Amino acid sequence: MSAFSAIGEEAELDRDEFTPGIEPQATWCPGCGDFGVLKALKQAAPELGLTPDEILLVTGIGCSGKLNSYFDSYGYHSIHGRSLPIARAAKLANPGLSVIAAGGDGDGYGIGGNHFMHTARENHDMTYIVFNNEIFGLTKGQTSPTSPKGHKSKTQPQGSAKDPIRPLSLALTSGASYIARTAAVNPRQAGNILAEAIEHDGFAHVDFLTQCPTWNKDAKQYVPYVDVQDSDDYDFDVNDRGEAAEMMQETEDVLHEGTVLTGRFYVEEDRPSYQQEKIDQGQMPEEPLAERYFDDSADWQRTADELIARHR
Ligand SMILES: Cc1ncc(C[n+]2csc(CCOP(=O)(O)OP(=O)(O)O)c2C)c(N)n1
Ligand code: SF4
Ligand SMILES: [Mg+2]
Repeated sequence: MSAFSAIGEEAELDRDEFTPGIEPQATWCPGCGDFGVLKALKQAAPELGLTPDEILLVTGIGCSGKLNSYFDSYGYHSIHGRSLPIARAAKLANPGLSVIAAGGDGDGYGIGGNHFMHTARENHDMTYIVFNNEIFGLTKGQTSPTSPKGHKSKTQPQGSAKDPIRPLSLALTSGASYIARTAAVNPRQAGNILAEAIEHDGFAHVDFLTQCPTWNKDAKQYVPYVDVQDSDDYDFDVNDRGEAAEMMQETEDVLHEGTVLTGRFYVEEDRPSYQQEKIDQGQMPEEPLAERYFDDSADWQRTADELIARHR
């Protein structure tokens, strides 16, 4: 179903075209891993048969936040660390949309960490792509929550004294129902993982390793990665929480020692999303709120002017 059809308009759009009509010149640096995310998303969306009007892409602030300038869909370039609450509200109002939130490691694991934890816990039905370049890129290379211990930057010239956050383990303990890691150096795997994440019913977290050749020249994202599903060295059940936790622990231990493990780490199929729980409890109508908003006969229908007046 087209998202437009929920409010009474049909749009005829080219299924394979996710490049904006007037393509802006990408301002990412040459060799930036962010291009890999864009490429993977442009592979995943048409593969799923989605059209631009069926997707909402909400971004945070950072180099990563520029993603929706280069991907044609509904877009909301929001505030640093605040993409998730906006994405949640949009999904609750219009469940017909495929909602994707995206932002950097500073955005999602630092300032927005609390939103990350609780959106995962509540299992909101969306995909969350975290561009993990292990630094603050846009603001010129400061230490981020994923920078390895000892990493030298302008803010930590003697080297960071902090252990990095463990994004996969954090997502698991918080309650995400799909957790994967991929890398910009492997756009094919990344495209497949994004397609799965978008299809997943519930909160899908993708930690996307994106190299920043400008400010993080020693990042390990350049080294050859291993796909844990393809390798004979790793044997674990992605549907088993305990086995997934152990696999994540190992993955996060070896990341800065030169072994980059990628793939699917946890998949929980049968857990209802937050919205489904609310519908089942009779606390939320099945009819999309967005549709009711544009329905002249709905009791509570308000005009945009009334809404703005209420918030003045
Ligand atoms: C509330 C707020 N605090 C701080 C900033 C400044 N700021 C902009 S981007 C950024 C960090 C970006 O790092 P990251 O989220 O990792 O994204 P990247 O640029 O690496 O993709 C910061 C601190 C801001 N824009 N808003
Ligand atoms: S500063 Fe780094 S993250 Fe930002 S566009 Fe350049 S290479 Fe990419
Ligand atoms: Mg970053």
